[in-house]
Amino acid sequence: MNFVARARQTAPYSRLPAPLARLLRRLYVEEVVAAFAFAAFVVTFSAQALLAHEFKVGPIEIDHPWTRATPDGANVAAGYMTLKNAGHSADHLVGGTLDGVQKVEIHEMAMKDGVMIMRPVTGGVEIPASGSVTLKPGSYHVMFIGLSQPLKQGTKVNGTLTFEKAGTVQVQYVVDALAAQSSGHDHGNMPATGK
Ligand SMILES: [Cu+2]
Repeated sequence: MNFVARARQTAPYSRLPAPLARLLRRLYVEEVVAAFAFAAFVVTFSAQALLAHEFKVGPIEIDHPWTRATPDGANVAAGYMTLKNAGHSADHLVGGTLDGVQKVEIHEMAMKDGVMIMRPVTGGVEIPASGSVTLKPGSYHVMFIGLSQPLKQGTKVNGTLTFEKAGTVQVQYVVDALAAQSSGHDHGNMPATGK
């Protein structure tokens, strides 16, 4: 008997009918894939749970306000978050502040003559009654204009948000990584290593 034949004979599923053996092998592969997927999910979920933070004012909940690290010399940045409204009437995000920033505006992205532009939202961003709205890249955002210093990854920046009905609330933005396409600027934030 040659080596291959012997190996076949001693393989785990070799005594089973061929189709059943094939099925068992496939199930085993799928189980391993599922286990890896589950592990990845657990890691991702825990990371998100650690990062999650929220603020409340009246019926409005502000979930995970975040912004991006800025390269040295940048004058503007944008803030993002999810706004939930547990109330029975709509409210509007109309303004805010951020430490070290001259001016905060509420912006939206829109197509104009085939070009994506951003502009202030007239009347603010609506948070529908018993609904939610997400400020995210390419959509609604809080615009920080006139940065006195760069926003550094891993830090938190204090500010406020003002709603038409619910009023003003203190929030804290988490500073996430700089966008990948401009990560070359990030080295400016490395601590100096002198003697
Ligand atoms: Cu903007």
